[in-house]
Amino acid sequence: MRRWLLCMLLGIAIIVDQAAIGASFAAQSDTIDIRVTVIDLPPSGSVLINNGDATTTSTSVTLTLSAIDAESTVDQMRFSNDGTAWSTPEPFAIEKSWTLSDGDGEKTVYVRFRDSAGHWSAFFSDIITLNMLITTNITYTYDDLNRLKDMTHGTVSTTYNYDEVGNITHKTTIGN
Ligand SMILES: [Ca+2]
Repeated sequence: MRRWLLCMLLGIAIIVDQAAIGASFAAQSDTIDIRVTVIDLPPSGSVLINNGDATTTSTSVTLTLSAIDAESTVDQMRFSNDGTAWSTPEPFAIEKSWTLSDGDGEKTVYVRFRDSAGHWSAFFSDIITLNMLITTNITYTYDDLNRLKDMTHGTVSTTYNYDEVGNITHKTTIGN
C-alpha cells in the first residue's frame, strides 16, 4: 500500500508519495488543486483592571490586555463600560488607560478584539469595585476644650463655633 502525505505550505497543497521522500522528492511528487475551507475565528483574549485588583478608589484605571488570533494577528480593540456603547476602535496594545463610569459600586469593563481579517470577538471583561468614599480620610481638629472645631472630609471642610455654654452657634461648610 502506498502512503500519501498531504503537505500544506503557504496555501499550496501538495500530496506526496511517502516512498518518494528521501529518494527523488521532486520527480515523484505532484500537485493538485484542493479546496480547503479555513475556519477563521475571531481572536480570544482577556482584560485585567489594575492588574486584577478587587477594589479601586479612582475611576482612572489601567487595563492590561492579552489577545491571540489563530489565523492572523490581533490588530484592533475597543472598550465599553456597559457592554453596549463601545469606544472607537484603536490599534491593539497590551495596556490602556481607561475611565470607569461614575458612582461607587461594582464596575465591569468590556473589551473586544479584532483580527486582521476583520472578525470582532465577543467581549471579554473584568470586574472591579469602585469605592471612592471610605478611603477619603476624615480629619478632625479640636479646640482647647476638646470640642470638635473642624472636620475635613476630602474637599469638604466644616468649621464649628460654640457659645459660652458649649452649644454650637455656627457651622460653616466649605467645598463640595
Ligand atoms: Ca482569526
